[in-house]
Amino acid sequence: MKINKEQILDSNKAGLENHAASFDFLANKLTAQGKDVNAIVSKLSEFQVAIPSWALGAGGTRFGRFSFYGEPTNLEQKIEDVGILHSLTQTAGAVSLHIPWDIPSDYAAIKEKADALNIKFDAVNSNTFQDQKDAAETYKYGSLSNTSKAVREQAIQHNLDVIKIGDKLGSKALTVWLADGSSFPGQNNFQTAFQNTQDSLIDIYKGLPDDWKMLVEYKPYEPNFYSTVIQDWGASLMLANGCGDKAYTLVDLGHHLPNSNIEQIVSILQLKGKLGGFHFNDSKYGDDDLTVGSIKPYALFLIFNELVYGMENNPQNPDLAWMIDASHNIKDPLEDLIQSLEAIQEAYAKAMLIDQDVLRAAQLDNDVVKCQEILQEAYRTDVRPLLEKARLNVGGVISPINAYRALDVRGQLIKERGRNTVATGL
Ligand SMILES: [Mn+2]
Repeated sequence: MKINKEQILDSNKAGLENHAASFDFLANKLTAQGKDVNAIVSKLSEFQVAIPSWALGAGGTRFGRFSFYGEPTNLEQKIEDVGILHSLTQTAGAVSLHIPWDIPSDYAAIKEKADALNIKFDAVNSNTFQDQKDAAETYKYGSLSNTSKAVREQAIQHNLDVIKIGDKLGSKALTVWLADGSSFPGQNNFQTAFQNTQDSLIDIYKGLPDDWKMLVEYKPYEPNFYSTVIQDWGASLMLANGCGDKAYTLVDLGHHLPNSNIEQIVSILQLKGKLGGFHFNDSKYGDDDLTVGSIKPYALFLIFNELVYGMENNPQNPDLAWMIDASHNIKDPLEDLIQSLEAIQEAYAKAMLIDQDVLRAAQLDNDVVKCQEILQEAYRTDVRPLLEKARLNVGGVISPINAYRALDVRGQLIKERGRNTVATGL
């Protein structure tokens, strides 16, 4: 299924008048406060977030998986789904593939399909947390950290193969997330596991093309419950530094222990020029992978405040690879992604409302109350008319979720693909 321009124009008709009224009201107010509304709107239009291929089907838990109807069953259909998201929101212009779940059979055809939908290939993700069919070695006791050289070599080779696949599609980054760790005290020697991981990453790094980045993701626990080899940003940063200039830390919102100050982590990593990528999701207890902004929207806003500051003040930090890393059991996956994209744009827009000079002056005055007022004034502003304008300006819809339902996208997908389809790779 492909959404055409006529459908977009049609779905916008009814809401245009309301949109214009609410946009004008907000734009006048913000302009009177000295804000450059057009600049904010065009930054919102430019902001693109990658959709991971695994978020297009309903996720599962360790207790089971309830698939959603009309799920994409192959890579072509996954790219079609991202195309649907992008044509409605105009903010999902990239896809992030997971290898071996998404190995193209025909590279030229896949590239052509993505080009036609204006979709780029973002970071490719390797997988050494599952055994693959007919693999010689098992990752049951770890991959890049394993005490067995043969296992480490197999995992290194897999990552090198993933780089080759990504290179053919135009990707420019490899994301490494390891499930490596231990579930019981004494099971692993921490130092051996860390050193093996560093050495393995250096071998992968040597195979990285000059214009590529390596993104090292961390996570405190799960699937291992006693220790994880790359458990926090400090471990990730040490490993990235041990590899070289093209290696960076990747922050996933859900990969922190409760109440971690994630905004401070992203801020300091940007100062050091070492924040390479960011995975959005939300959580209540652990790595819950819930819809972005559904639980802690204020925390997301505070993180964006630091990201915006970094993007403006830290030229030493490269452009970030943005991706949604959410996946769960009960929503229509495309509706979930639309909600996530909206929450990301909302937090970004609110963060851009903060006058950094005024905040800086209040900080220098130690006017703690004013500092809080500045942040919360921005947070309390309903910025949704700015998001609507940003979408309209580049051919998207006023309300992606309403348009998605009015066009009965899921119904069409079920008609095309059948009811009981199951997304590959989950
Ligand atoms: Mn992630």
